[in-house]
Amino acid sequence: MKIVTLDEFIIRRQNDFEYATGELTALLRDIGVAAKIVNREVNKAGLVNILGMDGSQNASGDTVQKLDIYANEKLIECLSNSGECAAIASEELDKYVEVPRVEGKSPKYIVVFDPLDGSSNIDVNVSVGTIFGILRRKTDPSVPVSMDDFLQSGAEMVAAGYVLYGTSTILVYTTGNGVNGFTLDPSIGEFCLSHRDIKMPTSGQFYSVNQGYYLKFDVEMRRYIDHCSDMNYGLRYIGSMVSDIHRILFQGGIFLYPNTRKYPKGKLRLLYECAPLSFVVEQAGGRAITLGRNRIMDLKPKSLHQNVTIAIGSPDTVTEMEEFLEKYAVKLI
Ligand code: AHM
Repeated sequence: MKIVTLDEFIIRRQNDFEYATGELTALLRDIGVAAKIVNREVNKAGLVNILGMDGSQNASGDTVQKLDIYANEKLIECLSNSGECAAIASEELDKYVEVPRVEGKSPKYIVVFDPLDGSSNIDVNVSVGTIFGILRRKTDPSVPVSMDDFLQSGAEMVAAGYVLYGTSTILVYTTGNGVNGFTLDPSIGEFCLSHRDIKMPTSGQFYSVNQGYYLKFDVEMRRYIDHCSDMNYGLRYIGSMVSDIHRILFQGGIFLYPNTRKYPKGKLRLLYECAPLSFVVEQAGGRAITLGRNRIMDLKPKSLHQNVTIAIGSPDTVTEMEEFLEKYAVKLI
């Protein structure tokens, strides 16, 4: 069978867009390059004792960085390559930053990302991921980027995806025409098309939630979790959202991060995590809502780092959970 590389696929798909000029294509390729560089470092993470701990100097005299900071820098560097990215906002940075202009370019796009989601897993050799979303800027390319360019809903994203650094490294993305996955072949250093037009099961027997917080959840969430247990649904929770959602994409089920007493508005970020992953999941036939029962993709962020509660996964399973919210939520008189 003929191997289709990510670059080849992206270029072929450019024709899906009327008036496409290749700018989005170039951006996706920049992200693919960053993913390969981050992957190389993630794979070396277990060698910190040999190569040097975070903050220390390695054998070459370079200071060893925390991997999430490293991933952040590499993404920014790679997104500066094509000149098609005007600015970025990252979970690792307080404010958005403008990307240095490449001569002759007036970039129309901005990129939001979580460079290394679930990074606390790195120390114990468990999967982590990169999540990204691409938005068309609202302001004219001739003026500086503004906050309004970033505060757009998931429904306005033109592309989104993730990279999972797992037993193998896979890049999954959508431009609104289905979802495709590319596995990194380390022998040739290329992402190769491995999962074409991914469609998730309409329901599933897995639920993914930090059940340690059970007593901190609202009563309707506790009733739903009781139901999952009654039904013998399997509990799977890696503590790395990309990994948990990747499994659900293929095996079906639901991922939940509800409000707790510590995180009354949820822990996960709307712009960097929930909106891009909701775009991917919806394109694969799934659903993603808040526990206030609003579609995640419709939410317009009020700030860059806004948190949100989330229930995401197979459409029938999310709907089943929603019925519990409706039935058991405390109704104030
Ligand atoms: P991080 O951005 O600090 O890595 O946190 C995000 C991660 C998600 O990947 C994961 O689903 C969640 O935090 C786990 O949180 P908890 O340990 O509270 O269950």
